Amino acid sequence: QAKTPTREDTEFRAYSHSEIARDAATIKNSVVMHLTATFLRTPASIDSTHAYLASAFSVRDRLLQRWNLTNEFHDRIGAKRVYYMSLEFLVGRTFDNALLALQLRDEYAGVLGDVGFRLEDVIDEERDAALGNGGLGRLAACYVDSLACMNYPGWGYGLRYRYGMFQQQIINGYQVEAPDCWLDTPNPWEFPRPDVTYPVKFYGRLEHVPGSAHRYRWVSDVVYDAMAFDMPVPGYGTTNVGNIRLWSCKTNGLFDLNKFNAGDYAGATGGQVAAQILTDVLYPNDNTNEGKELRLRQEYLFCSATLQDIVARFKRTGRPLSELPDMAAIQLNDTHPTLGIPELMRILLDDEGLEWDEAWDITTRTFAFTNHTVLPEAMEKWPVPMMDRILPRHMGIIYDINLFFLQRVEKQFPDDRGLLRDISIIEESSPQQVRMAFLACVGSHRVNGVAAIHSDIIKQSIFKDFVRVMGEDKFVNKTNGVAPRRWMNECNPAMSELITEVVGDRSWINDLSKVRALEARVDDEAFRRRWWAAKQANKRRLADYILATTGIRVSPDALFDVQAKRIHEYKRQLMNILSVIYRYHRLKEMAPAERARELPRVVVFAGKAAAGYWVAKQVIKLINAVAEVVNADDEIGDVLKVVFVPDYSVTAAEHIVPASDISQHISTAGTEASGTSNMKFVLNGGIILGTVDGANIEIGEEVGEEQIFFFGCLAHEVADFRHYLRFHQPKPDPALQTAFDMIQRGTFGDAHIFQPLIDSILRGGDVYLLSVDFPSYIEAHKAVEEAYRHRDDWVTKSILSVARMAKFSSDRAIQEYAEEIWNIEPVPVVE
Ligand code: OX2
Repeated sequence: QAKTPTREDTEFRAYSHSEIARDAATIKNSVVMHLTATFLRTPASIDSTHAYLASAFSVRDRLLQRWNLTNEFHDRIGAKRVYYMSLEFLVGRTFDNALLALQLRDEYAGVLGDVGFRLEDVIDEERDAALGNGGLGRLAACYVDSLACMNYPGWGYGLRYRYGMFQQQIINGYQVEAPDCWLDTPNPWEFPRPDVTYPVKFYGRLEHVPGSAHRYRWVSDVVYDAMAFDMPVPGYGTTNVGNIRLWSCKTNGLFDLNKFNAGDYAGATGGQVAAQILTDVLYPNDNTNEGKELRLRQEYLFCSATLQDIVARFKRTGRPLSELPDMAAIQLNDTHPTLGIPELMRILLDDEGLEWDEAWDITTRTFAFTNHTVLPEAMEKWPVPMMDRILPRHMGIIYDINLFFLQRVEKQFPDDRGLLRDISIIEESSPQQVRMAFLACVGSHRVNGVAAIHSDIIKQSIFKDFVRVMGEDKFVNKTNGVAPRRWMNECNPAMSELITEVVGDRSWINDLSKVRALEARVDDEAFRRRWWAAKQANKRRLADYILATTGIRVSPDALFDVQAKRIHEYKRQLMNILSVIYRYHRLKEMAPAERARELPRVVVFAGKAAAGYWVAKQVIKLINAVAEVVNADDEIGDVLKVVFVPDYSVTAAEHIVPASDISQHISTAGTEASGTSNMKFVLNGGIILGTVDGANIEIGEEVGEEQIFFFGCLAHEVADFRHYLRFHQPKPDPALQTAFDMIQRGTFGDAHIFQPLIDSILRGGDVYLLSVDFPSYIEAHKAVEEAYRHRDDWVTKSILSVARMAKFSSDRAIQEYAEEIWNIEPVPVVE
């Protein structure tokens, strides 16, 4: 029930109100205040680092004011919240995003200009928050952005890694990893919460509570403290401010003074080191699972702290636990947070004393699960002995969940031993393994894939048996989306201005359906020229960025052909570079006059390989080796340039994405669950060269087949090709053979370095079907070139594409999740 306002409440509101001062004098005051009082500088000793820090802290004050207002409001009205649990949040920078959201960009530009700084330079002082690998982590960041912008009550939960995604250096053509010490400078975008700390247990033994059926006491003296840090998430054009709550393992209190006094200095800090390592590093694996013990402990620390926090906050409402699913929806971003399911069971059974059936009902009504991949190497499985040792209580709960589930299956399908074995959460291997995707599926009321084709595939493959047992309705599709705030308005001001002009105002930024209005201008000559000019300006900006990061000079008049994503065999960067080699060969064979008539092209690669992924790292080496030879070839000049942009990141993407003419999304059909950069490139007026895979398919449906270049075999054909290639060596077509020959002749240096890549196609079964798709890939490149030569048609394609892309806003995706899975409603903050 609502309490009567006290004097403190009134004073709180007087401070925490949605109005924020916009006048230059107040802004300047707040910046100078932070400069002097937070950073001990004077206006005379200001540098651009401190210009950034002081301005960022003053923006943060304004955000926190609204953060308080938002959360106090949601508590007061008793709003149901969604909790998006993700081991990854690839946020990138926040300063510019916050300025735009609060509509304070011009004001800060003015104030900074007065003291001699350009806003763009100050923005460049910020380091990315790179707490994620790739698409999965960036999706989580886009989703919390949409929650905030659309006034949905919801938080993200994650881990505050001390070292985020590694920095990629290219040395002698090879990727070299360096630690990402992003917290070395003060981070204005986090708010430490020492008062929000929970103990998390590991190892130990169990004591059954007498007289109970399922209640245990878990006794262990290995207990770590997880402490919260809150990252405010600015909502564009709304008072609402979202939150990402990140846990960090606390080391205070673990210092052993007795050991220190006895001269055992290493022993004295040993406990601190053991604790801290849990939240030290982000595992740099994308779409792979390494099964490391530290990773399991990291996942549990995350899940335990999060579930304890959610239950504690719920209990403060005074409602009975049976109402938890009415107040909280928890979304599992892939299987990484699946331990949240047995952890909620543990809390409800052991701490709260509920009976199994009630606890299970609450749990399954609270959780929902998103699957992001069908790649077998990404499937999380934990050895039963490891799980039993580290989390004895959870292993017991998982056994019981499995037992009750299998009993139900057996009743439904008597005498089907095969089915019981296939569907069991425990895989009968040696040692036995816990299949996390199955646990997530059994413990959730909804399971979704991330694009239409992918949601179909999971129903026919990994969850086939579950569809039989649990019914088809449990399995739904939620096609991914991306945030128009960052991926249009922030990264592409030139195009955004044009859209604003056509729409009449900036409302499209929070309602992307309005970009449809562009269609009406597609024949307007003056508008088309400005559209082209905006793309050219973005290409010049990227050319500068390429020069600054690689020293390579490229012409903005060339076709910009981009593939920027994690380096992975299934994404087939190898096929791309082989086609570049073939192109180089053709150019070399031409007479100069003929070559001069060729369409100049800049082929841009960017992306990181997991540190332990040898093949992917060899692909990076090959790309750089080819770049070195081609770029130095005077005969070739601007007709072909090859660039590997190092250290791909959210910020690098903000430079690269707006500048593509075509971008490549060329995974073997059926392997890329969705892809999200495909959406970003098209939302910025680029055209896709891609396979019939993931969200490419739906993008094609929306923009129309004239606006996309498809090639390659279809998902349903893949199994047969793979089967054939297991037993037959492929016969490369002449183009592919030419590329192999050039490599083997040593054109790009030591041929033997690259032989394993060739062998993966010729002798390794060509699992990703490069030999199958190569001819149609080369044809598709020709079609692209032909189309780009007709500039008029190309501009039409570009405008129509953007106009028809509204579906791929993360706002649409979040609305579908909210209505169909979470059952939550938007509640704009009212003071
Ligand atoms: C990625 C998928 O590979 C990608 O296709 C998808 O767009 C993205 O998640 C967001 O849904 N790790 N990364 C992914 O899946 C996993 C597992």
